[in-house]
Amino acid sequence: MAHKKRPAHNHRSKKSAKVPLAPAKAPKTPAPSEQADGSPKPTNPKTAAAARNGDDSASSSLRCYNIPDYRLEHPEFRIFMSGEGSNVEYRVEGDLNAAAPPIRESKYLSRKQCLEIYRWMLLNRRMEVALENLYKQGKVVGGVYFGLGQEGCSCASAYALGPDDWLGPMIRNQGAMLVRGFAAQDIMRQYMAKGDSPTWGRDASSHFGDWQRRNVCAPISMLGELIGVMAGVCLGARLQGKNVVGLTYIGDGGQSTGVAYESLNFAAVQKLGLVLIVENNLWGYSTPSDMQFCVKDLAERAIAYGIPGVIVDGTDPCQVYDATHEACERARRGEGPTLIEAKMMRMKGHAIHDAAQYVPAALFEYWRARDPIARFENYLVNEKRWLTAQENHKLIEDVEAQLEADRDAAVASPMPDPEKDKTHQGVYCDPSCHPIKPKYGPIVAQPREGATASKAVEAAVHLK
Ligand SMILES: Cc1ncc(C[n+]2csc(CCOP(=O)(O)OP(=O)(O)O)c2C)c(N)n1
Ligand SMILES: [Mg+2]
Repeated sequence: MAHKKRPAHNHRSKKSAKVPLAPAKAPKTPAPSEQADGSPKPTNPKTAAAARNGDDSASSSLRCYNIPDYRLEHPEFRIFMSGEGSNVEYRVEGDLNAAAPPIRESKYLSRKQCLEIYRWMLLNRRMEVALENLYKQGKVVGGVYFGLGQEGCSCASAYALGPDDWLGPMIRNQGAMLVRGFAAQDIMRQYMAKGDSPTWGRDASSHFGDWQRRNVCAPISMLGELIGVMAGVCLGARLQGKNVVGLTYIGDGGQSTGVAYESLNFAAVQKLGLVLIVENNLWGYSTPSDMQFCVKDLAERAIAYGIPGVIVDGTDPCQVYDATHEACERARRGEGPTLIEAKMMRMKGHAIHDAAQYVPAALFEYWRARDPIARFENYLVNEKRWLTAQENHKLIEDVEAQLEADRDAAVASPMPDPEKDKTHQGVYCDPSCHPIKPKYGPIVAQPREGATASKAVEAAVHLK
């Protein structure tokens, strides 16, 4: 397969780690590159240049758009397929020797908040190690999906949500589930299909949520579908007079689905508070990003929806938090969705059964040097000095002790008893199941001007 080499693009930043995120004070004064609603503002360089030269004949319709890119490095490599028949392999070409970038200073996070996010990231990683061990012991029923290398993105983004906001996690967002209030033991019980797991043993994977207390929609396996559900959550809240955030995620592979486009477009048109994080981890199962789409950055797709698009380093929790926080603020102001592309790397196979032998070893090495936890730890202990080595040691020990207790409790939980447990109940929802009532208040939406009440017979008439 022929691959076009992407244009050399040497943006490696020489700025210090303290560069603030732009736009600085967004709410009142839009940045020069934005329109009042935050969406990218088209500029016409030809017309502008012509105006400067006193030439008004230029009437080109060429437009340019800005996509803020908050990264402190711009990795330059491509993955391509080489060989033939049974000798096909992926190879990587580019600069893989660059030193890892520093963590970017957050505009919003305090010391306490940074330490909390760091703790969630540690818990996220250690819980997944525990799950891997439980799988190897034959205690996990089914597979396990890992977010190794993506903990900063998962935890820092969910950390930006407020109590009334909603989360729609996907398989690699177990860290977001922890931040949203699920205990590690609940997640472990779920994977072991225990009778007291969040789904009472009916599902042995990540398909669980909590719409009553934690405002979490369960992941949907059909990639892209959750975006529409989360847009619906935002619309439902709006009908009840409240603008909430619906934060959800999609992979570099899943974002290609038709429903992802339809859902985000709907949210854009309706100005719903959707915050979509495209987790570009370079792989969709065994297909590299370079063989999935032709745009340089997936954030560029925001232009086609007429919404703001932002690029962040997904291994930097401060960048992820700041971009998500700004997108959430915009959503709560009723200004519509934001697309955030978080660039990082899936550091394991698709799931536990996949050894990822198709991934070039050099790529793993490159991203291992960009490990989000090791870099954030260094930032907190050595750069900011917000944590002494001793305090850090104690924090890690606490997380391990908590996980051990959680794992023991989950292992000790009984398997479901079909006679006594709820395993077989509530599969189908009927009127006796649970009341469905508005969460935020009575419906306040008014019919649109000029709209007439629909007639019950109308559909039948159309079908004739
Ligand atoms: C519509 C649809 N197509 C295919 C699949 C099968 N499938 C599940 S995960 C996956 C890879 C997804 O890759 P990506 O979106 O990049 O997410 P990642 O696994 O890298 O987090 C595929 C192909 C699916 N679940 N839904
Ligand atoms: Mg992917």
